[in-house]
Amino acid sequence: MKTLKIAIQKSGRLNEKSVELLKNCGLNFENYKSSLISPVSNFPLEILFLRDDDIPEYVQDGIADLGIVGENVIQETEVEVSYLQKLGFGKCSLKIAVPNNNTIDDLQQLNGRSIATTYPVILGKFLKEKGITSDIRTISGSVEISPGLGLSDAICDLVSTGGTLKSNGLKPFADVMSSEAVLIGRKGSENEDLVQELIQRIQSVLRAKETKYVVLNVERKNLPAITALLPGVKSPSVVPLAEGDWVAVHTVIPERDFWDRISQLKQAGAQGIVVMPIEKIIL
Ligand code: PRT
Ligand code: ZN
Repeated sequence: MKTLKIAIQKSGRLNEKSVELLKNCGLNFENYKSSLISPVSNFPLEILFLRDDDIPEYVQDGIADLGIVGENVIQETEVEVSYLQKLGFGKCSLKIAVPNNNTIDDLQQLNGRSIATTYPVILGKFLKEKGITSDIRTISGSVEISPGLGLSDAICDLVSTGGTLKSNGLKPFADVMSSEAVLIGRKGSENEDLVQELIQRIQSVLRAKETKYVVLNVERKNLPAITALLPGVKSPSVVPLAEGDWVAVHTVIPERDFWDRISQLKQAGAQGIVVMPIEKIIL
């Protein structure tokens, strides 16, 4: 049987979460900072540790079957790969920002101005779509200091908390794209069965992260009110308690509206609520 290869970032913002995701899929491997390849002992897979910028091309060219990389890098490198799964980490947006004291308040005012960026391809397409002609200055890093040094009128860079813009006296002005880490692959991979198996494992881990397992106690007369608050669950498990007319309800609740849902359940008579993380959900 062929051994699959998955390329992940060697070090940087996506490394830790990529390793954690693969470990949560039950894959056993060593994460030595010095090695470029790590074999997985319990799945026909090798992990390649690379600079993130090289990952899309390695996947396109078939050196790796799969890769984990930010959407921004894929768009910038303009490679032919398939998006297999959004992974929910490494979230950020590519934004144009201008100095706080700048009066630019309309995209058209960027006409004829200079914009420093490490994303000339994405920015170029964005400006073209808007019919704007700016002078794109491609630099390799520390984009945020360029207006202060008089190198450009504006910048286009990734933003997550916004702290870097703020501490450099810049304000976000326009959103160019939003990005997160994604699993990429190639059409017509020779080992589609293994690829699918790995995608299913990844999806079961992601699904579990989005939900919590909840056990609560409720008087039987309040059970209809409780189940009405649990849409999406076909039929929660209801277990009679040893004493009185009480039951335990076992269910799953989506993480995104967790606290709202819990307070509604309490108002409807739920008591002794126990919440547990879920490791995997296999459909
Ligand atoms: O060495 P290698 O080439 O592999 O890594 P790298 O230095 O090119 O990339 P790295 O590790 O910095 O980022 C990897 C990926 O993380 C990016 O391609 C994005 O998809 C994603 N990501 C998420 C970010 C950010 N958030 C982010 N905030 N990448 C960079 N930043 C930088 C941004 O460029 C700016 O300098 O963080 C600063 C802004 O952050 P805030 O929080 O102050 O807004
Ligand atoms: Zn990089």
